[in-house]
Amino acid sequence: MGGRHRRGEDSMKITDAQVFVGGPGKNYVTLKIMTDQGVYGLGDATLNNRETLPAAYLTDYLIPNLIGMDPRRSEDIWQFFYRGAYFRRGPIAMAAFGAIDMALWDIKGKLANMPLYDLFGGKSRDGAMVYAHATGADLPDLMDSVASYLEQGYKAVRVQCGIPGMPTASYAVPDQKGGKGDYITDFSGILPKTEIWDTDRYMRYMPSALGEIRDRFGPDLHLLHDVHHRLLPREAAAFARAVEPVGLYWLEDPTPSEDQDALRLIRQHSTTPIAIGEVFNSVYDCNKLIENELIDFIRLAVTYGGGITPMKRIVDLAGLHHVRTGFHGAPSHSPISMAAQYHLNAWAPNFGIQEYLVLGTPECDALFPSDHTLRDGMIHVSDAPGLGVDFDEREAARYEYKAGSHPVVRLQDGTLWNY
Ligand code: KDG
Ligand code: MG
Repeated sequence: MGGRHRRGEDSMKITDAQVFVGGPGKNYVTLKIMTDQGVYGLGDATLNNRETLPAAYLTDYLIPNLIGMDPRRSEDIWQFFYRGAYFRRGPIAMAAFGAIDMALWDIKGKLANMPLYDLFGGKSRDGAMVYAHATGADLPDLMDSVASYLEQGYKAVRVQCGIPGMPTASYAVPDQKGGKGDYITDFSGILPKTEIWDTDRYMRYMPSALGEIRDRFGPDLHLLHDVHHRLLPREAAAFARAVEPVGLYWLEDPTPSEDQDALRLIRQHSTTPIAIGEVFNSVYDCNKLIENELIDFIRLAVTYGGGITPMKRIVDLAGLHHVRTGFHGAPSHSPISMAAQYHLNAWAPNFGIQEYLVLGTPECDALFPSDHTLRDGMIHVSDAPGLGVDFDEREAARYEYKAGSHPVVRLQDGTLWNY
């Protein structure tokens, strides 16, 4: 090395790490890693409605191992935890590894005085298109919701509405017209409510409802729809073919996600673009889908996907096969993992779209200050060093964990179905 000083040979150590659970109307799981050089990094381990588990994994097993490690060695640290656990994969472990990995990349960016997108290879675009969630108890209610997002400048919306005759509200729709609020988590406790599902009614109604939305809003609006794993492969193939005239931007999670082969039948019968992966947590959940070009968008989140390190590999694999990104951004991810995704979106040559729920309440902005901005339906990533988001611990002290649950879904005869 010709006697030149190499920064990589300096010593640097992780001195402490803490986990906070809570937030305004959510149980965000926030990790803060401190170093002996005063630089700290932030990570998000939020796993919707199971938040205390990644928090315990971090506190009981991972943090004691982290102390004394060199935070710059994010690759080795990821491998240490992933291989060292012996029992691989799974959303709880991957969310905990993901939070550490994000925090280490945050530190890396701060040390380099560079925003993460520059460390990845620089910006490939000025802004990244997002999609909002439009929802309605019935179709007119949904149309109002779509119209309000268009007025705000969104270019893409996911549309979900109540199905006539369905005994209860279906996925992600309010019970009553104009209903708002958190339609995913019920904060009355950990015992779930039950929703009743009727595939035949859905299959008969939804394609024509999507057609009416297209007719009303015209060809330019990007329309997305989430089946939320509820169809069998043959039904999903028929549905994807039936909605072809609508020209969806994507049809999401048409079948239960663990069956990679199910997607083949859909592909054989339709050209509707398919997005899947929000419940995946490893490249091994989607490598067949990507390599066989059975999907168009990959939806892992940087949290349950195990962090930036493995996600960059998945994005690159996807890029080889014309699969674009559409990272999960449900109302569960904190602004920290969303920031990690904004940086990946800014860089990824095969970026598609980003799911986005308005996090920007005054309470959320106070807890996680940042200058990532949404303008005209596009996210403009912050150019602050690292992730470009901070965490106010005094604000965090205002919140505590609140138990919540997802509904469970049954058919009318009582058979348990897929939420
Ligand atoms: O916790 C469950 C949510 O993450 C999920 O229902 C959200 O399907 C979802 C989406 O597309 O955002
Ligand atoms: Mg979804």
